[in-house]
This record gives sequence, C-alpha cells and structure tokens, in this order.
Amino acid sequence: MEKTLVIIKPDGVERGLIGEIISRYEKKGLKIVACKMIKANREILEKHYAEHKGKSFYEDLMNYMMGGKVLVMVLEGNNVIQLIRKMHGSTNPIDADMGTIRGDFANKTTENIVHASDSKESAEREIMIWFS
Ligand code: 3AN
Repeated sequence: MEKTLVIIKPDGVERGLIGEIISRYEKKGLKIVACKMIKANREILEKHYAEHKGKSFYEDLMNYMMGGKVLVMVLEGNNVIQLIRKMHGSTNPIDADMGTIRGDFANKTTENIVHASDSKESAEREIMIWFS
C-alpha cells in the first residue's frame, strides 16, 4: 500500500486546525500509520528542504517551520501521494481551489498549513528523515 509523509505546519497547529485536517484524511478513507508532534530543529529541516537551499524564501521557510510545533504523520492508502496533494491544493493559496485545505484556510505561500510528499521517491526519503 502506498505511503506519504504529511506535516501539519506550525500555523496549522497554532490555529487549532489539526482536528479539521485529520478528519478530512480519515473521511477520505486514508489511514494514519505513524504520527508525532515535535518542535523541528534546523538539522532535520535542512534535510527535508534540501531542494530549496539557496532560494530566496529558504531562510523564511526555515524560521517559520522552527517557530512552533509540527504534527508529522505517515498516511497510507490507494494513490495516497496524489490524493493528498489534491486535498491540500496548490502551494500558493491564490491558486488553491476552494474545498482544498490551502484554498479554505491559507492566504500566504510561506504559511500554507500543510506539507505532503510530491512523489514516491520523496515520500520514501521524507519518511526516513522524520521516522528513522
Ligand atoms: P509544496 O509544499 O506545495 O510541495 P514546495 O515543496 O515547492 O511546495 O515548497 C515548500 C514550501 O516552501 C511551501 N510549502 C512554502 O511554505 C514554501 N515556498 C515555496 N515556494 C515559495 C515562494 N515562492 N515563496 C515563499 N515560500 C515558498
């Protein structure tokens, strides 16, 4: 069964959206197979966001992700990687359809509430980073 890594970011946790977000995954029939709440440190985030190092938004992204607790999960289900990306909506909330998590709850690209792996390779890599 396919697995993906999902993070409810500090703004999602701080705004009390954990229940709302998890209930959407569960109603879609997806299974939470691992879950932990942590304050992420720079070391783990540097690994997670290695592809963005050097980009203009990198430091803002690191500071935002270290600014509060995050809920990190492994979800399992049929085509879960694509499904979750669809449920989250586009990275920029202006482009995210209403009915998606970012479309309904986010208004900034930096603080866009959730993360999900974008491919099988990323999912394997990210699950190893957060749950090894
Ligand atoms: P996604 O989370 O939709 O896969 P990525 O992997 O391109 O998007 O970006 C990772 C995170 O970096 C985003 N969730 C967002 O917080 C931040 N980010 C991406 N692009 C920008 C941008 N142009 N300006 C500010 N922050 C960005």
